[in-house]
Amino acid sequence: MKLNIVEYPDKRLRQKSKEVTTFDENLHKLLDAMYPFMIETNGIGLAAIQVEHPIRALIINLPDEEGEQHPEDLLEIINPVLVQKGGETTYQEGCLSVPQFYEDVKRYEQVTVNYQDREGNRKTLKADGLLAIAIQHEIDHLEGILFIDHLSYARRKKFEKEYKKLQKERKRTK
Ligand code: Y12
Ligand code: CO
Repeated sequence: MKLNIVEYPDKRLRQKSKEVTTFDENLHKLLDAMYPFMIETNGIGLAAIQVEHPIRALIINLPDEEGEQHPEDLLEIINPVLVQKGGETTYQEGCLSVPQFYEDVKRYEQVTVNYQDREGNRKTLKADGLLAIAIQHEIDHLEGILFIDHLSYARRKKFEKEYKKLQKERKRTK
């Protein structure tokens, strides 16, 4: 399955993703294609809406201490619901749909998420650190929210200016 990244300011990123109700081969094929796509593009998290499939599915594969990503650590999270959240942390986030831009975002430090796996089995995951941040970033995508939406008014203005410039430059060098 060929996947294409949807990049800001594409309005498709603003759709609310639909609940997954059928845990069939189509879902498995999409998840199977998302993993190599994310690894090849140096990602650690990817929501289906970012690759033109607005369904409530996301994957996360955090690197180990050596910076290596292992397929056995892959998390496939379908229909997630945050059921507990607490604390506060700030991390410099990036997103495959907002290339070449990183900015500090404030998030909950610990979260508990209920979700389903690719077979539809119900699971609960308690997370903190980078995993908690990644879960919140990816769940935001399912609601049509991007990390840049969390910036202050002034920082967002600066981003829009810088991003337009970068886009022009990318078009010119393509
Ligand atoms: C902490 C913060 C954010 C997340 C969400 C997942 N974010 C990513 O996976 C970001 C990936 C990313 C990869 C890039 O590299 C390439 O595109 C080759 C990148 O670089 C450029 O755009 C040039 C930017 C972001 C989880 C946890
Ligand atoms: Co993202």
